[in-house]
Amino acid sequence: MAVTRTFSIIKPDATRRNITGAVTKMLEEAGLRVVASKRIHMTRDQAEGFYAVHSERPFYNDLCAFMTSGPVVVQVLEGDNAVQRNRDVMGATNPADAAEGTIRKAFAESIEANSVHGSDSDENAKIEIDFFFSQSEIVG
Ligand code: IDP
Ligand code: MG
Repeated sequence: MAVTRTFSIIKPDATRRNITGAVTKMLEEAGLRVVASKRIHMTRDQAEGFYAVHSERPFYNDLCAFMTSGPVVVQVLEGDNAVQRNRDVMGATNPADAAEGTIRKAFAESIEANSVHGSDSDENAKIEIDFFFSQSEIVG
């Protein structure tokens, strides 16, 4: 299987509880390698741009407010079939539906404050990586 990259965010509910290491450990144990990482406080413009695909959804405003409510850790992850591998370890969007052994089952507080973001396709992974990282910040 091909080694690919995906984009991850450890969300404000996780930075607030000081569990960025615990989340990253689960990513690493799932076979993903952190090849770029930085802690940032997203601006409203960044959050709105990043989640523009959801702009018509009823939760969009609340989501942008949540994502700017505290620091996040943005990461580039590398591994075999990275997008799907990351989605598998993240678990379902709603923690009530998330399988045992997933990050959201272990840590998510709610369907909104669900601890992690992960790209949903190779195409979006590239767009999302480029949104937050320059090539020189990614060291594989
Ligand atoms: P995903 O993060 O599992 O890919 P998406 O449908 O892409 O889920 O939604 C993006 C983010 O928007 C979710 O991770 C969650 O934080 C938030 N979200 C999704 N659905 C709802 C909802 O019904 N209510 C509140 N927030 C939601
Ligand atoms: Mg999504």
